[in-house]
Amino acid sequence: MPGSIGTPRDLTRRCLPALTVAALSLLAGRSFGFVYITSEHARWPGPAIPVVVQLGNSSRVLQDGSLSFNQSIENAMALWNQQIANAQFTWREEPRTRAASPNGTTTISFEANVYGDAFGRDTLAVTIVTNSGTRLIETDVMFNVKRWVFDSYFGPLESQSAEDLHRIGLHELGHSLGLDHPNEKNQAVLAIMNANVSNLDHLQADDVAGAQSLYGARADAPPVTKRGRLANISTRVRVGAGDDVLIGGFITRDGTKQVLIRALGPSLPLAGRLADPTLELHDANGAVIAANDNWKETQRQAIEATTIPPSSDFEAAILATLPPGTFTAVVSGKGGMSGTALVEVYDLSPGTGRIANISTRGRVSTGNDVMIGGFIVAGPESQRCIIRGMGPSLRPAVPTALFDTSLELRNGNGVLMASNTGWRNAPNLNLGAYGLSAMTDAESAIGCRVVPGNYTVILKSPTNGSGIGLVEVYDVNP
Ligand SMILES: [Ca+2]
Ligand SMILES: [Ca+2]
Ligand SMILES: [Zn+2]
Repeated sequence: MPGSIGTPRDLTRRCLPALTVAALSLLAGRSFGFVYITSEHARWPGPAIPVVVQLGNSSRVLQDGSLSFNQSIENAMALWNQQIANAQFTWREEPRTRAASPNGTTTISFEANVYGDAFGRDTLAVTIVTNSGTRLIETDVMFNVKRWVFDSYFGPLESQSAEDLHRIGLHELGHSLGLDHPNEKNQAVLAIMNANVSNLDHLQADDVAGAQSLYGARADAPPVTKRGRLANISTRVRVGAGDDVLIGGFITRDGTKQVLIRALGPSLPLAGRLADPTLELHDANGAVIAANDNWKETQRQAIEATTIPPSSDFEAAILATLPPGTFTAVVSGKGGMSGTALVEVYDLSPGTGRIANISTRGRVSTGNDVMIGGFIVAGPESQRCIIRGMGPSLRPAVPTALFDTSLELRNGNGVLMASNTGWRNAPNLNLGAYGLSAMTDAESAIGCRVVPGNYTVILKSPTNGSGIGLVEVYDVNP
C-alpha cells in the first residue's frame, strides 16, 4: 500500500544464533537459494529505480580509493546494474537535510534510527521495503551511524572500527531490488544476501541469479568473477638523450587492442617542458613498428576521429591496433633536446583484450622531476594491482639507475592511499605468487585493490638520489 511502512530488512555484524526454520522453503530442491522479500515477488517496474544518495563525503581517505561514501554506494549500484536488464538504479546526489521517512522517495543515508525507532543492537544497516502488490515503490536504505564507523574496502572483514559500506551496500541494494536473506529461509548458499556480513566482498552467483530472476539478465552481464581493468596510463618525466629517454611499456592480453599513444610536451602547463617530442612504438624484439614526430603529419584524420588529438602540432601520436604482446613507446626530444614530457596510452577498445601491465622508465630526480605515473581503472568492478618501483635491479644494463626507490599511491583527489620504502616492509604483498619477487631490498612495492577511478603513482629516491627509475603497475586480477 503506498505510504505504508514496509518490511524492514537488516544486516548484522555478528552471527545470529542458529535459526530454527519450521517451514520448508518454497524453493527447496532448486539449485539456487535466493529468496524474495515479498510474497508477491514484488519488483520495480523499471526502467529506472530512482534513488537519492545522501551519504556525502568521508572525513577520511576511504581504503579502496573511493573519494566519498556516495561514490562507494554508487559503485555498488553500478555492479547490480550491469547484471540486470529491465530496471536500473538511477541516482542523484543530495545533501541530507532531514531524516529518512516513508515519503515515496527512496533515499540512501546515514541515520541514527529507523523512521524514529531504534536500530537493533548489532544492526549495520536497514532497508525498508514498501510494495504495492507486485510493484516495489520505495526502499529507503539506512546505515546505522549511531553504532558503527564506516569505511569502504575489499577483502576480509576488518575490526569493528571499520565497517565496509560497499559490501553492506551491495546487500541492502539487493533488498531494494526485492531479494531477502537465503540463510533465513533454509537455504545454504554463498551469498551477499545472507543475513550476516562476512568476508564475501562481491556479488555471488546466487545473488545475481536472484536479481536476474526478477529483472532478466543483461546480454552483456559479466561473470561474477570479473574484475576491473587498467585503462589509460600516463607518465610524466624529464626526458633527455641516451638512457634518459622516456620509455612507456605495456602488455596486452586476451585479444586485439586498439590504442592511442600520445607524447606531449609543448601543451604541458609546466616550466621546462619538452618543446618538440618524438615518439616510436617498438615490439617485443625492439623493432620499430610505428614512428611519429608531429601528429598531423601521418594519421591526422584517424587521430582527430578519436576526439583526443594532442593540442600542439609539435606533439606526437600513434594510433595502433595491436595483437596480444609486449610493446614499448619511446619518447625523446627532437634533435637531442631535453625537457619534461608526458607519455599516454589510451585504451580505445575496452570490449576486447586487456592491458595487463604498464610501466615507465625514465630519469628520476628530486622536486618537480620525480616520476609521476597515472593510471585509470575502468569499472564498475574493482582492480587488484601490484605496483613496483625499480632502480638497482636495472644495473648493470643501466649504469645510471637509481640506488633506491620509494613509491606513493594517490587517489584522484591527490590524497595519499599507500606508500612504501623497501618492499619487505609492505603489508599484504605476495610478490612471489606473481613471479615479481626479483627485487633488491632498496626497491619498493605496493599491493592494492581499488575502485574505478584515477590514480597517481610517484616514484622517487628516499635518499634524494637521481638516476633512471622504472615504475610498473601489474593487473593481478584473477
Ligand atoms: Ca523515503
Ligand atoms: Ca614533434
Ligand atoms: Zn539484509
